[in-house]
Amino acid sequence: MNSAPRRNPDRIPGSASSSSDGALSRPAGPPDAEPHAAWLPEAAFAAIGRRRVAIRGDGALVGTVAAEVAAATAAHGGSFTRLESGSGVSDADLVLTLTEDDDADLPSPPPPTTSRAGDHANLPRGRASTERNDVVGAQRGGVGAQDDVVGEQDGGDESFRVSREDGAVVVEAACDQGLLYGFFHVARLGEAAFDGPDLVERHAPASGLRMLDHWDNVAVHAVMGQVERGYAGGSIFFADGKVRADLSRVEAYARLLASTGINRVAINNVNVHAREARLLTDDLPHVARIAAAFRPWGIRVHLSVSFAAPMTLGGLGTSDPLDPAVASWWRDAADRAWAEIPDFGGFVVKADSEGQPGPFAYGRDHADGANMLAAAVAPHGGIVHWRAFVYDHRQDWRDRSTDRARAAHDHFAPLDGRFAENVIVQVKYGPMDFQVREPVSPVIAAMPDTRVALELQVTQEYTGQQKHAVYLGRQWSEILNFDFAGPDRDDARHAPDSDATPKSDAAPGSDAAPNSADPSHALPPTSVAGIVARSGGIVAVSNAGDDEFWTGHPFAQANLYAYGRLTWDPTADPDALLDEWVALTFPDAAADVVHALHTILDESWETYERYTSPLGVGFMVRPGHHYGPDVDGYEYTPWGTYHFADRDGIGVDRTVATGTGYAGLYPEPWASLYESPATCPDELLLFFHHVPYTHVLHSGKTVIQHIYDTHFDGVERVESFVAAWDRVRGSLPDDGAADRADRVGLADRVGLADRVGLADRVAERLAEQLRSATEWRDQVNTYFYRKSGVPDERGRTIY
Ligand code: GCV
Repeated sequence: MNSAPRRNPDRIPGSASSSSDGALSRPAGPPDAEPHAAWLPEAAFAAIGRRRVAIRGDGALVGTVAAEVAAATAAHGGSFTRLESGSGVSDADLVLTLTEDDDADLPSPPPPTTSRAGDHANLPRGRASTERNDVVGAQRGGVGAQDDVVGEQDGGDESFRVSREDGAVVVEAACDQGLLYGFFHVARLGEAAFDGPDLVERHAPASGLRMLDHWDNVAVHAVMGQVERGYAGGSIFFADGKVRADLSRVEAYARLLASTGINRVAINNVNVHAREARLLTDDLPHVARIAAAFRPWGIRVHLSVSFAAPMTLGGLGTSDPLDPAVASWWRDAADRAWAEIPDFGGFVVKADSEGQPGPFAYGRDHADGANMLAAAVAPHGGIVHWRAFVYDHRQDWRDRSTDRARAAHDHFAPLDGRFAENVIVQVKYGPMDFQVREPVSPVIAAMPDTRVALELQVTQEYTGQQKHAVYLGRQWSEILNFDFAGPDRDDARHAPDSDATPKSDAAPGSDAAPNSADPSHALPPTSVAGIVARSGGIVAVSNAGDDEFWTGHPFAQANLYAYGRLTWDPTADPDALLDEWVALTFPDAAADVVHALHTILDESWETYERYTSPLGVGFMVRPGHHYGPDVDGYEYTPWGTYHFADRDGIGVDRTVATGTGYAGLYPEPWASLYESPATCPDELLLFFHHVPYTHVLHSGKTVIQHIYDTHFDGVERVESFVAAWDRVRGSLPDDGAADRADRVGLADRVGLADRVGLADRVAERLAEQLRSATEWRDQVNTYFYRKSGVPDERGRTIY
């Protein structure tokens, strides 16, 4: 069904690297085998490929678009013309053009307005995004800072405009990066791009910073493996203790990411071990090769660095951020990085967190540390992503006064206004650690004078480790659209005349007005997306590896896809994004297959929550690897992740009145809503309150009955997933596994039996999901039955 990506024709088979995912059949296959096409099979380009396409303009990324169009038209029978600058464009079904001064034959571009994210009305026309003109630090973001433009760091306008007249489509962009995004926009729409009434739309990303962080190690770590919290085989960047010689897999990855809108990637783990620290020094020429693989796709590379590098790499006696020799070492390091990689992005730093070195050792704070690095990268237009994931991981579990949920706020909120302009404080979405359900971190709203990025986790550390089918688009959409101004503000978001809705860019009477589609217009400045889009952008931990299907579970591709699309437009409907992914990835699928995909994925996040940890309780997982149930696994540990269940009740009292005071860190009305069990949303009740098992929820059920019901129901839902897949798996068209092995001459070497097709891979994972969900159900129900002594009112089996 999926043909292979056309950019990797002749690759050299290499040796297998180790995998951190041991339980199921090795996900990766031979690492250099041609991977699954994911959401960009050749068929996804059929609508473009069978038409007459013209491209006009110069710039590296126009070359990328031209290569895509050439391949599509060659495969599907259309024609492709590369036009000289200034030439007419009338005879094509699809014109992809950089804006030129004499474009009389094209609809005029949108009028200049106040700048917004991704909007660069004053840029010269027809500009290539390779002409970097960084203005990092020119503006500061924050709540309500609507004129701030993170995207200006790229020096390029990423927006594009689509017009359709009598079925002929023109995509026009001021910069080549915008043209690339416009091309993928048309590919995504397929025939629909050419059908329907005439229109003019303008598209721009909500944020200029749309990033993925990899937690890849160069050397295989004794405990964490090649990819920390990676469930998709080895690293696509590193193997055998060095940067891979063959980076064609990185090119294919870059293409996938660019098609969703991602524009930055950090390539190594934020836990920077000794070998990985040297990426910043000895390995720079190889990092430059990785950057070169990403560059044609408009993606800039960043490195995670160790705060102790001046000592470990530089031989200094200190890493004190206020020591001039330390600052000088970092300046030199930055100079070398940018000399090697002119469009290098900057540093990602995990400092004073889970054992990583940081400024605390010298009595300095996070602003001291971050600002020193910021000064080193500023001359190059670089950014420092400084993570706010800071807490005491050596807590005494007997100490009820310390609350890990407070930690990031306690450390960072007092520093608001002290960070340099090119520091982005990167905040995990919740106050704990990527649980299936947490409240949104109050830190995001607490630093109006700091650039703040949201950090999500695409890799499924706590959400089934890519053995469980869990589509996270709905979770991320909920987080992004959480409004610190209160729950009622959500409805106001789309009201045309609401205060929360910035005015349209399109001037009255302009041709852009009727169909304008610029997502930055719809973001209330008090929503998570509104804050970070205008400030520090959106970052997530990637779920991709050298697995044949990229993501271990083939359906986890949907998460990578939806994440990218949501960074571009946080208001996008996550269910519609799932539809997009299904349509692109399974273009020939029969209706019953599509139905099965939706049966499994539509409410898979909620299903996972049901059979694992309802009502906001987290961390009932096996310590260390975090897979499978262990209700008390973290209860008596130093990690600060407790549920405090006893014979009478469960939950953490985080109220101001009687608890840790965490609820009071939110602006009103949330502080009051969370403070009282009467108004706290059911799904977060046990995060904020310790209540008796007999406490009655808004749903009318007691807490204990809710625990029983959700766990039984969760497993039944997984049973229905298995049944749905069993019904259709035989009718799935060939997914090309055998072909892919054949094409690279691997069929004989590895044996086709090692190449599991997509239908089988999914079936295998669903079987494990059912086994695991059953274990969750029985352990959690039994634990709470034994603690509480309250029987299930429906008399089902509990042990
Ligand atoms: C990279 C959690 C994970 C760690 C991860 C850490 C972080 O604690 O379990 O593996 O370390 O988050 O985000 O830094």
